Amino acid sequence: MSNFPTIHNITYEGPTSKNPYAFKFYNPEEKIGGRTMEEYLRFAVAYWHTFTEDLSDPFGVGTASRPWDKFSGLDLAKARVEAAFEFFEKLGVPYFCFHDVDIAPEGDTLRESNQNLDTIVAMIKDYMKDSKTKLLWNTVNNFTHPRFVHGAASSNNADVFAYAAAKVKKGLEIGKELGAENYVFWGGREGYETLLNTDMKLELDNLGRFFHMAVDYAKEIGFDGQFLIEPKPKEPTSHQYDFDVASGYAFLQHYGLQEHFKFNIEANHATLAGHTFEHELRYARVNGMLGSVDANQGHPLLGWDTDEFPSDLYSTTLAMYEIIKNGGLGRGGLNFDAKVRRGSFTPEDLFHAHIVGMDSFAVGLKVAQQLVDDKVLDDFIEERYSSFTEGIGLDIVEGRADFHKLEEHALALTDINHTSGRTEFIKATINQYLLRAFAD
Ligand code: XLS
Ligand code: NI
Ligand code: NI
Repeated sequence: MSNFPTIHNITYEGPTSKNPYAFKFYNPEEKIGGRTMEEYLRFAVAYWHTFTEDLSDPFGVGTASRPWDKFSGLDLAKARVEAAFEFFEKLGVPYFCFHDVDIAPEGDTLRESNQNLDTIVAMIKDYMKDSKTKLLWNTVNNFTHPRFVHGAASSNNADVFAYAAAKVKKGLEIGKELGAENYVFWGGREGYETLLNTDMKLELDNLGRFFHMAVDYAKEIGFDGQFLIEPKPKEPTSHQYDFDVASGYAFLQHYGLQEHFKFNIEANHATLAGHTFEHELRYARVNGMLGSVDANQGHPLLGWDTDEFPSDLYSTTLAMYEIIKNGGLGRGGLNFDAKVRRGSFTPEDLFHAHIVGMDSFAVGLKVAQQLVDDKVLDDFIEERYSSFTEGIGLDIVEGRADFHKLEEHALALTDINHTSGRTEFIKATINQYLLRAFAD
């Protein structure tokens, strides 16, 4: 029995198509910069938002109406797997992602939870045999259950540290079993509510210890997925330790973990941290730490993680610019950590949501590739920094300058000549590229 009987396979029909269930810009076969769009974009469906989410918010109960709602317990979990693989196939999406609790219900004990996971993981593995959809990453939810009230790896309670470790251990085993390309750590409760009752030093040290144990265990079982930290500055805690890429990178270096991790960057988390999406991508990229992306967008007027599906072409263009400059995402991908709005409660809305997300990133890819090919930003930047390619500038970057030499240079200066940064002109040029990309 179909879960989405009204929907046929979504295919590319081009920018003028009037079919709501067709891609207008995402053409999986189309080559951009030597790779097909499908290879470049590596889209993933987030299991939690698409199959588990009921669209409740802090002020209201769930509104989602799903064909699998009539089941409960393990039957519900199985019905979701069935629906998920039908959805993946109809959307033609190459990857998916999940937390442990998204796919299987927690039991009364850890042992029982693990048994439930075993049942569903075996079922998923079976479905994956006949599907082209692979696992981009999995993770464990160490934040929802009340046992994590004071944190998980950064909890004040050593029993909870152990429980969290046991869940990650199982998560790594599942990742290996299903061939996950990455494993994600998002520290939802790894932070604090107030400093007044917090031993920050012990919590950070314990987090470092926890990650080292995870690295060791992955090695022990031969799980070779890329480890990813997903920064988020706050929510649900008032301060989260993996605040943004810069602080996460400092943490990894301090604890000697930088070789083992990269970052999974979420657009809405970037803006929560007071950064742009492209800032976080750039910071990770220039440090060789860009691993994967949680593709969503925040609401400009709301200050929390609204997890909207991406539709802002300007943002997807600047994001894809960073990703192209990174040489792609390697083993990472673009995971739609995004949910339909509470008013978009029908199963069909799940398709509309992914279509707008995929089309928006396809536009971003195409426009960004043209910006790269034409060296639009590179030329500006090269010229802007040209003072470092000769004279005193070259001495600075090549390590031939010290304060004596620089003072001597400064004393001899009569004028300092500046050129315009031309921000507005660059923005106008990007608009031209955006509007031209699909004109022919
Ligand atoms: C929550 C996070 C979460 C991670 C996975 O804000 O984005 O969904 O992606 O735990
Ligand atoms: Ni996320
Ligand atoms: Ni998020």
